[in-house]
Amino acid sequence: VKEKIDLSIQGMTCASCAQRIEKGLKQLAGVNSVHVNLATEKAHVTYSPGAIQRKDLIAKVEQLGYEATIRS
Ligand code: 9UX
Repeated sequence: VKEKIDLSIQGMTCASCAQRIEKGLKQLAGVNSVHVNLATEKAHVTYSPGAIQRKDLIAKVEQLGYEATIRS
């Protein structure tokens, strides 16, 4: 089973920020794909809810030094 989530990300100020978040999220077990858009300040993630929860995605973004909130 795969779920999709859109996050609003605050705190990205350069393209490397977006790459850091993509790489960080992709490292998590249960994350299938990640696309971070610097211009729109959004991240789209597909994940397996049996393996990882939404709060874990947010915690990872915050651990990297950014703020994340769920859009949908
Ligand atoms: Mo760019 Mo972002 O120098 O954490 S990587 S500001």
